[in-house]
Amino acid sequence: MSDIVVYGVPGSPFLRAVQMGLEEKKAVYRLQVMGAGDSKSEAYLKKHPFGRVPAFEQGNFGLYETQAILRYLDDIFPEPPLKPRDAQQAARMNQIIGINDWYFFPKVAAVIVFQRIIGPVLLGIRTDEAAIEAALPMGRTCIAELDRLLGAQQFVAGDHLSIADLMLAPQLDFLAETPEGKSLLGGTQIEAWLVRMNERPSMQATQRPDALRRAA
Ligand SMILES: N[C@@H](CCC(=O)N[C@@H](CS)C(=O)NCC(=O)O)C(=O)O
Repeated sequence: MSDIVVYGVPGSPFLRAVQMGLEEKKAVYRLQVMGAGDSKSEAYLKKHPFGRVPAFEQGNFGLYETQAILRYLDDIFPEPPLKPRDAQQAARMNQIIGINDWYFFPKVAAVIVFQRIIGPVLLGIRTDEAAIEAALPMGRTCIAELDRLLGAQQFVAGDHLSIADLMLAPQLDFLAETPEGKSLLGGTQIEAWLVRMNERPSMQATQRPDALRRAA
């Protein structure tokens, strides 16, 4: 019996990345489903003082930050490995995690997905078209660069699945629900990679709730 508990709001791409890591490792875990607003509760802020999801616990060991959780999972469940042994491929994986965390999620995916899906569908907020327009140049840069780094490889950091694939796929899959995401991805090698990623049982097992699968 596993003592791993993951806290998060279903549909969150960062939560999904951790779940995918656990699924790839065939690890047993429990998902503690949180509702909107729970991430700012006094109890949850003790687990994650920044009030974001996911948070992770294994017994009395608590951890947050998705890439740290995935690296830890890779250390305690060695098979299949999710970190390249080759130094250059490992550096590429780290670079792509950085692109995701610093450029792509906060400046592109979070903006467009919120304005097109989360705001209008879940919160009844009108789409701010100017915010989407402002995010598009960075979106083009991110997709062009991810496409260049992927090249003809099977996975973004080489021939094997890595933490970078697990972190990017849920973000891109969510963005692809929007017209802007479809247009940014259209005809790229990243689009074909996302199709391959979506065939993996780890993605199939961690689908977003129906309400978050509807394009605005
Ligand atoms: N750097 C964090 C980012 C996590 C994050 O931003 N999660 C989003 C959901 S995908 C979040 O918590 N948003 C605010 C909220 O849900 O209250 C990580 O890697 O885990």
